[in-house]
Amino acid sequence: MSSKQDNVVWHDGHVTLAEREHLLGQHGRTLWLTGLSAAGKSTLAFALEKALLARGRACYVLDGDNVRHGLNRNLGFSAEDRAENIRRIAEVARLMNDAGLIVISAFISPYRADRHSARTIVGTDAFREIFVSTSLATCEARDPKGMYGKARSGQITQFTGISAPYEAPEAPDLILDTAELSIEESVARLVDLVEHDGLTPV
Ligand code: ADX
Repeated sequence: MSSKQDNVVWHDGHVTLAEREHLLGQHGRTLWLTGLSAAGKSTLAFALEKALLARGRACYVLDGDNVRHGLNRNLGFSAEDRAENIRRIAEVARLMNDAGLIVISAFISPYRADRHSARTIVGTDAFREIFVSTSLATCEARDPKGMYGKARSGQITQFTGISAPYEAPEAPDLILDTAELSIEESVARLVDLVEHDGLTPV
């Protein structure tokens, strides 16, 4: 059977990943934040980006709501669409890592199988899973976009935590509960992970 890739040939460039990483003084890595809507993923991702930039790290945030305005605007919230959402994000993260950047991704990514695929696409060595473990009760009480209210009344369907599942990570590299930790404390732990976990050369 022929596939869509049959007549497509890979081209190697003249610059290696090692040369790109040497230029930037860091390894390209992906910090994958997962957790419920309103858990604090985007807040932490953007705060971490700022903190890392101040330390001279080249990084970029891939954020669920933002990416769904562009690259993934044709996707909804069925299990199939979420899988495709995560697949595309992981491929983008892989490319950015190959460019030498530290990627901070902030997606609910509720299915273990999808996060496992993301790890495989990005590569185990480059991938760190961070569980933003803030409870459903706290997220629902925050409800910054009024979505939990709409989900409870049935105006929004397939809403994670209410009418669609969230499968918590079994062995995350880091767990952050934003009801217990300040943003500064969480960011400090994330910076520590980046600087002392072999993510970047010391
Ligand atoms: S994921 O499940 O596919 O990883 P993603 O992180 O991209 O989700 O998008 C989540 C954002 O979409 C939420 O922050 C929320 O603002 C919005 N959203 C709209 N409908 C839903 C829904 N049914 N379930 C979860 N989030 C939704």
